Amino acid sequence: MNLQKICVIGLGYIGLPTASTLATHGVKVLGVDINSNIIESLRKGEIHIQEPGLRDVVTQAIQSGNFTFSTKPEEADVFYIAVPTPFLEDEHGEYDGRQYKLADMGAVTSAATAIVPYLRKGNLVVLESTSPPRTTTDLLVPILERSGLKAGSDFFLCYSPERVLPGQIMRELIENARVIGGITPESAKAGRAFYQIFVKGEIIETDATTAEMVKLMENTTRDVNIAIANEFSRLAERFGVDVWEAIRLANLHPRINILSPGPGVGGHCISVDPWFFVEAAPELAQLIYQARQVNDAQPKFVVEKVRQALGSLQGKKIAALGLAYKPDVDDLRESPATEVVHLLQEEGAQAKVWEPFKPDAHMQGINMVLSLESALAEAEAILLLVRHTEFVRFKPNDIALKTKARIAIDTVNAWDTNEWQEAGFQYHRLGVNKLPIP
Ligand code: SAJ
Repeated sequence: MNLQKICVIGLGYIGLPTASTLATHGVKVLGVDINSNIIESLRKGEIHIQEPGLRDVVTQAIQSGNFTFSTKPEEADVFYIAVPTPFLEDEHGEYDGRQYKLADMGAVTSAATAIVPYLRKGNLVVLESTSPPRTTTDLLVPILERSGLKAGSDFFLCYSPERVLPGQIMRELIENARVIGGITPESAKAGRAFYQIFVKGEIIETDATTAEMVKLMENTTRDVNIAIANEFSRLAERFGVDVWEAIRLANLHPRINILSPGPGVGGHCISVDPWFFVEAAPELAQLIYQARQVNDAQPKFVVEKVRQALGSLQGKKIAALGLAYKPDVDDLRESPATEVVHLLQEEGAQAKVWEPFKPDAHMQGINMVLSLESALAEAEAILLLVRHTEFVRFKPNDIALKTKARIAIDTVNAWDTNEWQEAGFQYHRLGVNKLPIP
């Protein structure tokens, strides 16, 4: 099979790293994106995505002469699609009185449609966008067969999920194991030949729908596991138990691994992908739906915790620490911390937010300050929302000098109760509510 020229459609946080990595492995790559600003800036060697190591690989790829850009596909040996699959904004599904989110497959549909005029016998088409089960067979095949060619016999078609961790993409792209799902065994083999250009990890062939389901199962399992941890935090408070201690003890069991409760589940994978199962089979995905409800409601639980600690929220000044969707990243999208701050403000509190990884971000309706000191200065309470390493290292005695607040609320189990109490703080932790013994 010919693998000389690859057309990568969608130059986002998966497409651009993959395209540039391919181009540094000796094949010609045409990077395609409908956003002409992205194409123009890439032609000047500028990148629009923050990812460690990406800039160097893109520069190297461009200098090799193997990496070019366009807003439209061209004839190629392989068409590789990595476009977003967000939710529809104004539409939702409903089953048995429950509303669920619907995937917007518009970008996948457009990308596949754009390929049709250039598709030739012997080509390979690969989809990497996270998609509802059966997207490859039920959505892509009919579109691509408008070319007059038959999927599986005239051209090969695969689905392969990406599993890279933001911050580690350039390394994981090469080292991680890959699952390649073909619509026929020959398609899976063609997919293997393609990924072998740059992947060093194990490559496992399967069918397309299994590969789609594998990705959704991975992220859904994580969501459900975090939901049970969050539910345990609520139950522990009801029964006067420290959930963190209880989890530590339960995890001594060799076959138990409970994850950590927190202010909710954010990011653009774990809180999104389970909905693809709910959409595809709402009558079957009951537990998955409930887990989404539990995790989406966790910011509200945190706000109630803050209300209890402060007596009321009206007019209260709160220093909120952290806004990223998880520790030690600068990504604020889909962050539960943002939701907590919005809810606090709706209840009349005034939050000043310090996010050391993105101090000058502009988030609508959120008052971000440029230093820890200015968040703390007038505060009546300190609310920790993200377990950034630098927050974990706080010395409560130092913090006490910067603020008149004497209430600290920790939603991520970062701090030591005794240290904060000795420094004069009333200390509250999510999932802990020591009740008196009657
Ligand atoms: N979280 C908890 N408790 C936990 C673990 C996480 O509340 O015990 C929260 C985090 O704070 C965050 C959310 O869950 O808000 C998601 O965090 P995450 O680290 O589970 O996932 P992502 O979205 O950063 O990246 C994941 C990666 N998967 C895992 O770490 C298992 C990555 O490998 C996937 O490729 C990526 O999703 C993806 O693109 O699907």
